[in-house]
Amino acid sequence: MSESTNPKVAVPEQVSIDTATIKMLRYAQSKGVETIFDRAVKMKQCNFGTEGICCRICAQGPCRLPLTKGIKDGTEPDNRVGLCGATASTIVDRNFIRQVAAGCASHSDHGRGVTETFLAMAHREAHDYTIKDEIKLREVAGFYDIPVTEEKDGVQVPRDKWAIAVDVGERALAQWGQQRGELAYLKRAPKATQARWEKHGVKPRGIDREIVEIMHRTHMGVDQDYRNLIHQGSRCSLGNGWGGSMMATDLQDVMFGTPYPTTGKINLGVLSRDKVNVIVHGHDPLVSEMIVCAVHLPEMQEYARSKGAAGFVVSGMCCTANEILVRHGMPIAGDYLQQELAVVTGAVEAMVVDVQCIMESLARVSECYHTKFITTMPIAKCAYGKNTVHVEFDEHLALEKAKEILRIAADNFPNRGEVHIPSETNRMVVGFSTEAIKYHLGGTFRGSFVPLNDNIINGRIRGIVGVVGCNNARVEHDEVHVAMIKELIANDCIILTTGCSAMACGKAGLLTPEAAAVYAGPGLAEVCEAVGIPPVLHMGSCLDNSRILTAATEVVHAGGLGKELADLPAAGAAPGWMSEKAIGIGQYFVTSGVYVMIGVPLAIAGSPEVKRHLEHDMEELYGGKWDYEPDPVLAARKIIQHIDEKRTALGIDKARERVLLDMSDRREIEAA
Ligand code: MSK
Repeated sequence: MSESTNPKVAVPEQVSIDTATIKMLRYAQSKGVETIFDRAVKMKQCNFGTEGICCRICAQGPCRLPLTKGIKDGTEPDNRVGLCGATASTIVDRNFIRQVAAGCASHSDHGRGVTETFLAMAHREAHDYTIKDEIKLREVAGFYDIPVTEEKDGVQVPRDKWAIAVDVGERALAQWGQQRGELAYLKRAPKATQARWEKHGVKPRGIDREIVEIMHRTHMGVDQDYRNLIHQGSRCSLGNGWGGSMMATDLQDVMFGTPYPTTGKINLGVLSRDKVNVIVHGHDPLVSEMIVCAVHLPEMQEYARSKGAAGFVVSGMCCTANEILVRHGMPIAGDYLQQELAVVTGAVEAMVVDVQCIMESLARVSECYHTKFITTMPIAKCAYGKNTVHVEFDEHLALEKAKEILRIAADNFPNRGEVHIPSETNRMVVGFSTEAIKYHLGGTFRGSFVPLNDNIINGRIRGIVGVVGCNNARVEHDEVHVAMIKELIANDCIILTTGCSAMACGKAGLLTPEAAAVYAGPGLAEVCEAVGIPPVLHMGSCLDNSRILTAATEVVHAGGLGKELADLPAAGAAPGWMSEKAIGIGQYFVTSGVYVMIGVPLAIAGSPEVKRHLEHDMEELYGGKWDYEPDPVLAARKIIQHIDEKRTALGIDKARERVLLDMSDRREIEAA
């Protein structure tokens, strides 16, 4: 039966294209277990909220300022004000940049935690962590002007890596509380992009400072100029994109290894019938890395066997999944919208969560089964449920804590009841960090983005699109990502992907080199075949969108495609975003000069002024802007149109088949 007769539950085939999700949703409904898909049918969205025109900033409200048709089409004046006189633009904008602040705080606070553990590791106080990528450590030191060599007996010799790590950790940690000047990593951006930031005064002084300033400016009766408010939203977002997030990605790479191409599997079928299933869920790899270490210890495997299981399967969910996938090839059980369904399989002994994107309903669903819902972070506990356990993470005892968690899971194995695991899994090639792309294209000893630029200039590759972000129960699960990406790659756009978007691609078979022959246009397919890469490159978690910034910067530096990020035939897209982090990310991409297409609207429609500023005026200021189109194929076409306009501006709109460019050719194009 494909149509539900119950108006209070979702019709599985209408809310997802993923067959494992459809099967499990139907199964959950048959067992009377409610999931987010059903709640999305039952609960309608609030119009005031979706338009951003509800002000709850003081106790005289909430003030709600409905947008009339006349105001919208300009035939009547916009006299809407709240009790204090706040205009719709002020209200909408305050709400918007508070979302930017929350998103930036989330990723950047994750970064702070990583930096604190990094520093403890550097001081040799967190013995279970180590320096896995010394080359990257030395590179990162350079961004902070920390010396990597020292003089001994009149000659320069490499400095001790632990001493460098202490300096890097101290300098990095200071970026959060810095009050003056500008963040150290801003100088990693192309010079022309930095010049724009300088001109408009949006260089962040310190990561925390910009977030706190948003909270101050949006308090009742402070900043009352929508342009000035958005300006601070931009400044704050850069502190995350080119600060907290980028630093977190770097230090995670130093501690856990920089990702290089590896294979992995995805979807609920990775869960095992005869092994203890442990799902690590959230975003922060500090805990999950240790669980991955612990599970390979013979003593832990033996412990599982002592409980009647054939061993352990550690799989991931949401971006913690991406973290352990791109570094260790560990399987992914599912994305954000599949978290409840994983528990409904009845096969999950422990759902181990860290921070972000953990639905509160997970503890409730766990209670319907034997699943232990294990929280690990002091900032992310759960008050609900008899199956909820808190095992607090301590970086000084990290491996011991991981073993404790695995033992809890194994002890729970004998409590399993009925198990219902769908068979779906997909194979994928993942782990395309900026370094990996560079080496893949140019070779280990002469890593370079020049071959990519050459193929963009000669037209085989039309442009680069970062398709990222969440899935959202208000749009069809996976479909919005997959439909957009198929349209883009069919038109020779190479895709960089992260987060739950990457998972949608994995499930749809787009993350294999063979996908190029099936889905890509002839130019892109030829390049993918020659280099041996998929048309869609999985770069990591949503935190790792910073990798897209560094990859795009490498493209600018490789030459021939302009001087700043805004010149590139490139775009960003988040067709199914839902979290405030996505707004923070979008804002840092726009402020960095990138055209950003979203498939779920920002809550700004209530103010035509704010909407115009974000969707038009931003382009004049920074070269990038927001755009919204709910139809993923139409959205892809708008992206392609934008890319073609950039190609025209660069003078590379005419295909230059088989032309190999030398440096002087490239300079000529730049000068054009
Ligand atoms: S997990 S923030 S739903 S990408 Fe990063 Fe997925 Fe979005 Fe969470």
